[in-house]
Amino acid sequence: MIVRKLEEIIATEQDVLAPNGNWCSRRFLTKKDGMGFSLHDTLIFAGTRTLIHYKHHVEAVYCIAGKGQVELVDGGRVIPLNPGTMYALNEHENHYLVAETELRIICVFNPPLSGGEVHRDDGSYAELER
Ligand code: 9YT
Repeated sequence: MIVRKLEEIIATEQDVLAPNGNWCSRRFLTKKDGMGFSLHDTLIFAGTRTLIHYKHHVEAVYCIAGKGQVELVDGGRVIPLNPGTMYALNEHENHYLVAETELRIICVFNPPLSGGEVHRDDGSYAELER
């Protein structure tokens, strides 16, 4: 059994800050844990707009605090985000994540992240070797 606490992750290698300063991701479970997914407690900072396009992963996102929206690039659909809303990028949707106030979101990735990933210019994370 694996038991971890947020306070043990903050300010370690498992606490990843986006190079553009838009978010930080506290990575509770990563590939090395062997669960088949990774699990993150992520803060998206207020007033930010982030292009995200996970070409090599699917991601589920559960919002537990804050206010914002997801804007799909194709078709322009806008999904309001607030506590209690979950969205799943099951079709690798290209989108902007907009934080009106600071968003706290719980994120699950399949395949799991190795731990240090940050977005590339196209909004994706690199594909891991299996
Ligand atoms: C919703 C989303 O993908 N935000 C960017 C950070 C990502 N969730 C992560 O690596 O925790």
